[in-house]
Amino acid sequence: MLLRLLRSHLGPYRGKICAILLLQLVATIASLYLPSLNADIIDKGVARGDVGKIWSLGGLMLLVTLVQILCSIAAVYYGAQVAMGFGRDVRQSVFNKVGTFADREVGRFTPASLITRNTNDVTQVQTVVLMTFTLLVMAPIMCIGGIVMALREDAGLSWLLLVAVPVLLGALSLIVINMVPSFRKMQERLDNVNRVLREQITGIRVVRAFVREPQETQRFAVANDELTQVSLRVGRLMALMFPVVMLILNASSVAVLWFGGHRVDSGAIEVGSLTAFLSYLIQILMAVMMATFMSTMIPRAAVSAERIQEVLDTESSVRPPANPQPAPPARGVVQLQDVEFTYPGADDPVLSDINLTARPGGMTAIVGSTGAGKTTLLSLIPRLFDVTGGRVLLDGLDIREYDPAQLWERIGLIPQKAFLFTGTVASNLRYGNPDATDEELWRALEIAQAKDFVAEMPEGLNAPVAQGGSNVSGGQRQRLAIARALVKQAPVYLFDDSFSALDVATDARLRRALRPISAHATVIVVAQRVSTIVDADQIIVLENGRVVGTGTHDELLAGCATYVEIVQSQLTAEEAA
Ligand code: M5T
Ligand code: MG
Repeated sequence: MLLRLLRSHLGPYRGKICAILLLQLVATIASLYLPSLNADIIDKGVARGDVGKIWSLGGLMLLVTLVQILCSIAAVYYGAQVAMGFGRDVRQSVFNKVGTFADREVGRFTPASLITRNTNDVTQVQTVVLMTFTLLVMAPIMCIGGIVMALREDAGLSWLLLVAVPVLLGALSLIVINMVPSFRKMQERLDNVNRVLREQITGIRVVRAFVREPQETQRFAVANDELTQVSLRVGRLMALMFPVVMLILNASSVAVLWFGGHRVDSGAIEVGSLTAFLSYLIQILMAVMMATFMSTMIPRAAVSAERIQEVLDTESSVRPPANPQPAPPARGVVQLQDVEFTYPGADDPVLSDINLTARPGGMTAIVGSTGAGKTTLLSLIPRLFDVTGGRVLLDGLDIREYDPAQLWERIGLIPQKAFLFTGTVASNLRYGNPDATDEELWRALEIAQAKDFVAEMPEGLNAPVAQGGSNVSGGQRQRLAIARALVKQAPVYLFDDSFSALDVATDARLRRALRPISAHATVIVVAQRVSTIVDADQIIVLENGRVVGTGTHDELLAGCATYVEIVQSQLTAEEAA
């Protein structure tokens, strides 16, 4: 998975990666050359009192060091560029992918997990890419080069390498193997903390209103503790790592000095060679340590890469057609034929045998008790979900054959739960039609009965709107959402219970203002209040996901028991009041 993600997203950086490898190679060779130069200074310069030699070799060492430094700097510079660019590209891919998801896929991953995947998980992989190009690529060169150079200095001490390297490798592997299972848990628990936090922040008012703060604090504490525990476990193992490395490193140094000292005594090697051998041993062990340390990050990144790839591999359940049909001329005729719909994971259909036609020039109303399937029915028209049976036609063409952009252009949806974006009133209204003039915005606000309160705000159209529209009242938010859809000037408008937060008088004024619009557009209105829909041209009564009556108010009063029941329940309530 990690490899797949890397392969698919590192392609554009091929040139830079080659440059990094070359630079790291030069830098590593330079740093491998230094101890042997140092040995020469000691053996040929210091030991024989040759100051000229010391100067010339010292100068060469300086030069080699300079080359090493410059190459390292350049390698790290390009490494950082590649890693950060890679991170940006992956985040963009994930974002674009999530943008194509239907409700079904977002629900499957949950928003909290999608956020973690696109932030923390990407960072994990990005860090590994960075470490690979700045540290890891030089480890094998350093290790092999170090062994070769050490053997050149003194083959007699080589058995020390045979002991030290496997001991270090074994000790570190033991620690790493213990660490890996904790990493997956860590990402999952991070998801969990995000989920709890998100839910609580979004629902903070409900939490306060129901005095659930202690319980919610407790819930967060549990999630937080779980994350802490697994992080602590990883942290403890990490903390163990450096002392172990230092122990082995220093013990090997002592061994080199001890056994090497005897060899110097017996004249088998010179002092300079011994110091060089020691330096090489330390370089080799450092390389081994780096490689092992990186191998702790790779499993974690692999877990993250898998989580990212899972998002990238998910195809939206509402797939745009491979060959979209040319859209027929826009009129706004909506037809549902034998429509059946089942929510993912549910056994029974929420809607079945739905047949209806809504034409421009009239208002179609949908009534039914709560949970009857009204919102579900409306969300099938803009393809928020695909039908599981039958078909939905817009202007005679199955909506699954439309280019999605063309389909959505023809539909103005006012969702049951109005949602506004951070910005201003104007930026929200222009959401579906960026070129709308101020006059058009005011006209839409006037129809939506929102002109008065927007005009009263000191900044007017430029009044700020907070995230989700939380700084306006529920009814105001609903009316702004209506105005936003009207600015779009679509041939089909879907109002999902958009009048419920309005008082009866405003409701009536709004419906009157909508009449000129419904004269040339198709308007489908879901409503709870019978008074909202009495004068609709066609009323569809839904009960348990089935159409139990179609007709005008008077026709239904005469022939539909469910409708009569709804009307009576509301009349008595209103009369009583
Ligand atoms: C109709 C079920 C829900 C209800 C039925 C959104 C949603 C709904 N349902 C699911 O199983 N999963 C879901 O994600 O579908 O729901 P609706 O269409 O939202 O009903 P409504 O709009 O008529 O109700 P209301 O309250 O808005 O008037 O049984 O369990
Ligand atoms: Mg609803």
